[in-house]
Amino acid sequence: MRFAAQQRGGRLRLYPRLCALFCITVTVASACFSQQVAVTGRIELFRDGIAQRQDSSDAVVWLTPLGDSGEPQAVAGLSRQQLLQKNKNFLPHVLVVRVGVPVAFPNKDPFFHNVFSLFEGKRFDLGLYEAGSSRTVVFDREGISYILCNIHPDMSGVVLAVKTPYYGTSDRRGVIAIPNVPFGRYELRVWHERALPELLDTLTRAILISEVSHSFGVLRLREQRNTPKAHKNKYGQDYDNPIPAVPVYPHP
Ligand SMILES: [Cu+2]
Repeated sequence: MRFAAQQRGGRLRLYPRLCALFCITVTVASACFSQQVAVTGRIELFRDGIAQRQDSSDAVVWLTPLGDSGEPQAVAGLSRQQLLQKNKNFLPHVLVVRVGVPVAFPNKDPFFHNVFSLFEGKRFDLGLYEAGSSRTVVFDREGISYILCNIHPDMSGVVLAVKTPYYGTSDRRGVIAIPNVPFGRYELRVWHERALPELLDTLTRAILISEVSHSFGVLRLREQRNTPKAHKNKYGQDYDNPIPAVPVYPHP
């Protein structure tokens, strides 16, 4: 009897300890999953020493895990993205994707487009395709692809393929927010279409993201070229002059 009572007493003392252990385990596990933050910062564009405050959009900052910061989630299962052709524009003008993610190129204009990218990054030629149809490209390697149209010389877009899910694009004020970044060490890189690659390389740096450190501050970028840059068509020739020398309908 005494032995049975001791056993029951032992079990009773054990239950609170098990409960406490369970609670600690759950707390630690949930803390591990919640150890991520939105990383924020801002870019400032300068041209000839003067701040360009009207539009600081389409700068990209991305964070690649370093060392033991862990591998980002696999690409499989990520939904496809798209670059619209609308009103003779590529929308958005700058699209950032994970390497391996399919990108659709739907033509939402009531006329043909002829989309290609041959000069840098992923090389492809979607050919002539009609209103309402679409093509898909998988950006299977890291880099910058300039997207052009062989019919409309003013159309240009950019697809930036990166190996990490932690990236953000600036709004018109230059503000960037990268959501759900786990604590750890990262390589920070920045890109803007009007900044030269040599300057952008100098801004690459290591950054530690933690509960008390989740801002990359202000990155100052010097604009040294215009958008879009002059380019040839996909045959390496000049575009035909879209304005005929002789009016089609002469004035009466
Ligand atoms: Cu076009």
